[in-house]
Amino acid sequence: MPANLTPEYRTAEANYRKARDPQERLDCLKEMLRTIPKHKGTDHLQAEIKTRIKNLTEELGAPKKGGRRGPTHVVRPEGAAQIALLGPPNSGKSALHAVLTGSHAEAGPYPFTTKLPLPGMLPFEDIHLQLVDLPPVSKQNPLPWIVNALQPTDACLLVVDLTNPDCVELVQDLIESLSERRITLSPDWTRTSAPDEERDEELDPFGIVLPTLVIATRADEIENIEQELEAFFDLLEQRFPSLALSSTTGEGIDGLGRWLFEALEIVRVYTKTPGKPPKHDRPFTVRRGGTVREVARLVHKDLSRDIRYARIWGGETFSGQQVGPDHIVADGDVVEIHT
Ligand SMILES: Nc1nc2c(ncn2[C@@H]2O[C@H](COP(=O)(O)OP(=O)(O)OP(=O)(O)O)[C@@H](O)[C@H]2O)c(=O)[nH]1
Ligand SMILES: [Mg+2]
Repeated sequence: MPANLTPEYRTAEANYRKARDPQERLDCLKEMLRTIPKHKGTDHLQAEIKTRIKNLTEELGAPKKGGRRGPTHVVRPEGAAQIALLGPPNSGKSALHAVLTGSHAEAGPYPFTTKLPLPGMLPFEDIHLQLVDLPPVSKQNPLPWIVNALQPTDACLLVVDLTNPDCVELVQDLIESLSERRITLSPDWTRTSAPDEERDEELDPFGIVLPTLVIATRADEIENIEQELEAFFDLLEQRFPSLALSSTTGEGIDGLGRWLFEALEIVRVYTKTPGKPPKHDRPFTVRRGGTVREVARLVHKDLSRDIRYARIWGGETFSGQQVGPDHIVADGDVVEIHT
């Protein structure tokens, strides 16, 4: 990380890292380029920002000549979190996507069936998690757009087929080809609570770290799948949390929604208007540590600025008390926002 980066630049960079919407990210990149101190020590970073601006601009697709848009690879995040399905060819990503989301993801008995990202929604209780089916990534199939596609993603399911004798090599190849593009699959799902400012300096602004759950498919065909998983991790010399399931029989499928909900530490908040009952049908969601102000922003952009206080109901502690915008919400809270 070059020295002498100004606070103004650091703010732009922090905003870029937080931005999930591709257009917003592009605006942040332009702000980074505008504010970066222009000297020899930042040449490399300047060049990198320019390349990212160029790629993302293309990705967001000003219509190409002849009015046709190229395929878009960036899936706008929806629902409580976006989770990418990664894995070697033919490991069962699309079959899993189809059974979890009811999508019509094409699954085939041959590799490279999937060519483009396909979003779908996995329902869990009263929320949805967005799952994005992806083509297989490998050194042979490097997918230049994968960096942009994974930028808004919160986590990944690494789908493996343990019946494939090349399984370990294929996963190693996948992990390496992602890491060449500074995408790291991490076994760690706990999010550090250190404030952004403290971490900024060490963080690669363009690095992506994805908490990863290994999914072993074909539990219908594999006896002792837990043992097979252990052997797999031994050979891989790296461990991840894991779940075994079958997309064909459905065994093990039910646990996945809760696993993700808990690991992602999703917090559901229900809003109400004064004098009316809470809207219990559709919660807003933040991650653990999220505040009343963040909920307000989800309700309406301006509301996060205009909010003065909220009344809150939840658990045994709150029954309509007044709290400030920085109050941290808990799963199941009801809030009434006042401006
Ligand atoms: N028996 C069994 N077969 C499965 C399971 N999951 C996937 N399959 C089969 O495995 C083959 C590959 O599945 P896909 O879902 O197309 O695999 P993919 O990872 O999306 O493949 P690519 O898109 O080519 O990377 C298909 O024939 C599926 O029917 C499972 O849990 N059990
Ligand atoms: Mg597929």
